[in-house]
Amino acid sequence: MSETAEAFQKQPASSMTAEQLDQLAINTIRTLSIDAVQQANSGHPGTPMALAPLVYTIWNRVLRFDPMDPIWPDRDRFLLSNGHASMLLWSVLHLTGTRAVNAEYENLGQPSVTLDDIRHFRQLDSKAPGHPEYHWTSGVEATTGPLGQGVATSVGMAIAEKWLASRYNRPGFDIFDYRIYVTCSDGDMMEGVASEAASLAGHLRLDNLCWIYDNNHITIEGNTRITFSEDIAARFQGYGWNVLRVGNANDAGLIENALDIFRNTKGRPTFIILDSHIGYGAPHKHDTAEAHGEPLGEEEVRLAKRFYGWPENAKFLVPDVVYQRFADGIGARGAEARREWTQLFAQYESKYPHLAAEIGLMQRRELPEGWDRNLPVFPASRKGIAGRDASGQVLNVLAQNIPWLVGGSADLGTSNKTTLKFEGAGDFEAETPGGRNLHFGIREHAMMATVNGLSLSKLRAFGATFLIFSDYARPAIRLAAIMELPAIFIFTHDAMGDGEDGPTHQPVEQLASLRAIPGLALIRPADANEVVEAYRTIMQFRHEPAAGALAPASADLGPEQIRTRLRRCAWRLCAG
Ligand SMILES: Cc1ncc(C[n+]2csc(CCOP(=O)(O)OP(=O)(O)O)c2C)c(N)n1
Ligand SMILES: [Mg+2]
Repeated sequence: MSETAEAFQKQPASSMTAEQLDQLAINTIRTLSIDAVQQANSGHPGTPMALAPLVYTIWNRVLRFDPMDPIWPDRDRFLLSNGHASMLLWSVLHLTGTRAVNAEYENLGQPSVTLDDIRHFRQLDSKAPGHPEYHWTSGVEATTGPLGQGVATSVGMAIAEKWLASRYNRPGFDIFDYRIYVTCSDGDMMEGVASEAASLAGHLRLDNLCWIYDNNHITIEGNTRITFSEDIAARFQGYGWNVLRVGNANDAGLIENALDIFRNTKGRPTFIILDSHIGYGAPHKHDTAEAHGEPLGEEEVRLAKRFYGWPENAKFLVPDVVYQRFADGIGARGAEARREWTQLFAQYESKYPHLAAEIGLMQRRELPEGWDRNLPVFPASRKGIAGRDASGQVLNVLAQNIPWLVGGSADLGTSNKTTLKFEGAGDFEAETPGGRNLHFGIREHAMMATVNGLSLSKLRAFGATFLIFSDYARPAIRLAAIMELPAIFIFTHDAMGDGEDGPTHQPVEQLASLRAIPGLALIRPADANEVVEAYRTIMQFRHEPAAGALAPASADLGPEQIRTRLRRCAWRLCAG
């Protein structure tokens, strides 16, 4: 290391103001991101350069998160829906010293992301992959990268927090009281799933949810004037969100004010429009599409570092005072918050042992004692009963045995037979956040992403629709498989003979396409008792999603109806 770099690394905090220390930390995130992308010779430098002040402010000033225990149940969640900017996350996970946890939820006592991982950004086995991957790197709350998925998943997380607070909090015991912060980009805002999810979040008045939109006017093909000209503030106001604007992404004070307003806003989610400059600091690349997904190039890297007042030739340099700044900020605040919570939970445990035990089981993805008692046994019958009828009966039993089993349908509850009807089941609405029936509306894609968000929050969650409409939800199902979440996807009307509705409603290729998703257990029970056993099996999954394809009873239709429907379907298949 050169003398300047070494002196820079060892500069004492005593010579600097608080603002200078903040700026140094922000520039550390920027330069780590730039160096990692340059070394990998691929990746996305521009957005981390622009959003470093935002991510620094959220993490070091606001987030209730203890790096020493990244799975503490009452932590705030941070999601990077613009997952291509993953270097933002790897930087803060490294700088905060966030610990690694294994699949059994044991703290391994070692760092989640090392500087060496960052040096091997985007390489096989590095804990700093191209996009954030839940289950691969501790501290990642959800896998993101397919634009729109992160924001949609966050709605499930916000619903989960409301539900958990409603079921478990008691006077003087706010056991669940956390917020969900999500960064997102133009691409997120253009994807349809974001609109479905935002509409649902506004309807449910999820005031624990904050999306921060990186309004940089740049996507891969250039300036968004060629693709995206809607009034996004009006759009989110229309959804019922609280819309704020921060006109300068470099002004950490303004960002902090906006986040304060979010935390004090009741009855609606918050959308912060943050005006930023992609590639900020790179003289030839800032505000250009090239800054999005290409390394800056050695010369531009040097110029950017000069602009930040950074040693031009130093690589992967972290000043000691920056680690200290994070330790004094999120480190101290997070440790204190978790310590208080742990004390509170100990008192809660002695006062409400049953509820505390439930929380413990849920956190480890275990099931309560007697979870499969009273499951129905169906008598042998030639006629049989429809898979969805059996499924409805089973779900209603399971949900009474497992208090944290929740779910619903995309407006087809009565057809999917997924409605929970037992006494006290109730509907999840803004005024009744303890309800077990979720009404997703006709939003299949956001529904399954929401189910993922609920599963990430340790609830057992299901979503349901017709098998034919699994196509509308497939990207979220695929992500559940990648994340290894025990989400449950219920698809009824698995019948070629469903010809009455015409070819648009006949599930011809959907089964094959779901079977092709690696890691998704697809079960197609042949009769009612197989439905029971299917549920008995999948409920025990801890790290694997399941989809059920449920057929009508064979005798639902007369032979004449079956003949005409199948003929029509066969014609469709042959004619392509
Ligand atoms: C569903 C989906 N489609 C396409 C892509 C490929 N992709 C990655 S980033 C991006 C757009 C980049 O623009 P923006 O979202 O505004 O991000 P920024 O460059 O401003 O950070 C695209 C099309 C993707 N990741 N996900
Ligand atoms: Mg953009």
